[in-house]
Amino acid sequence: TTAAALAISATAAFADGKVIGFSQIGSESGWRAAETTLTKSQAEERGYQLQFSDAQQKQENQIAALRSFIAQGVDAILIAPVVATGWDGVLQEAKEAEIPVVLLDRMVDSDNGLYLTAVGSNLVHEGEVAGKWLADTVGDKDCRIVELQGTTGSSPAIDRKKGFEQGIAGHDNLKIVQSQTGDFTRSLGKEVMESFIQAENGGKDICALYAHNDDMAVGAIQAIKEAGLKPGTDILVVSIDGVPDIFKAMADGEANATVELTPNMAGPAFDALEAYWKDGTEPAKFLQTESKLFTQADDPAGQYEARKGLGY
Ligand code: GZL
Ligand code: ZN
Repeated sequence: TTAAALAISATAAFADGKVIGFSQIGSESGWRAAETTLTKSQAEERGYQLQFSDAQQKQENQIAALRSFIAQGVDAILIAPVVATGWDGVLQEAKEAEIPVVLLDRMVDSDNGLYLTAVGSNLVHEGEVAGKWLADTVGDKDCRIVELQGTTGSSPAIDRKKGFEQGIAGHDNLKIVQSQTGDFTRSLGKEVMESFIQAENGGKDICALYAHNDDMAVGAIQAIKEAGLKPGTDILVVSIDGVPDIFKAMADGEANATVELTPNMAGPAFDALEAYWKDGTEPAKFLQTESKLFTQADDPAGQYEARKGLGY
């Protein structure tokens, strides 16, 4: 009894019982699921108590979650903000409550004094890498491109579009002829690709698909096959995230390139919080994670094996 009580209090003492609120967008993609898995396992390892909230893609649910974390007096808040605008009020409330906020994988338009730091990739650069890969791959051939955008108003959708256009700039033979949101999901990615195929002569006029994430690309690959076309050859497929299933598609010759986004955003976030709690160290406002291009030449089958089971 006493020993057990001592053990429990020792554990609590070790983690000094930090409570962290995590407002997650939802589970719209395999990547998002992996981020959630990794955040929970790292919180466990570091002895935090994680209050997890799934917003089902709704900003109002995230704002409500943050207000409840503030009322609980948590020691820190993690949030992956579904869209870039509308956060000033609730971030101001967290600041007044002296609760540090860390952004994960998406950015906000608010003044960066309203959060401790933001952990994420260079979203513009990812789009640029995808565009440059396509430009290099098609050479001087005319190439009509269709684009599946991420969630409307989210920083990845805005920045990945901008970056891709920078990547193909100066190559007038490459043209984006259709562009619409697939909301980062497989199902909507498939549905919107079906409409692109219809609008583009049964898909025969489409040279390439650029999808802002792999999940929409995987859905679109299904639509391309159902239209009797070969994804990866009739229609080139380039996307972003590096989830296992895009490597599986690549190994089957049905996808061509992906720009990897690490799902481990929590590691740098927790490190920054620990330094801040220890002695008030203020981190840089943006902690950038690495983006790496993978193509069919990069052992996709091996990449698939290495990633499956990591919570995607
Ligand atoms: C990008 C992240 C995006 C992923 C998608 O940093 O916010 O959200 O690329 C996810 O898979 O839906
Ligand atoms: Zn760049």
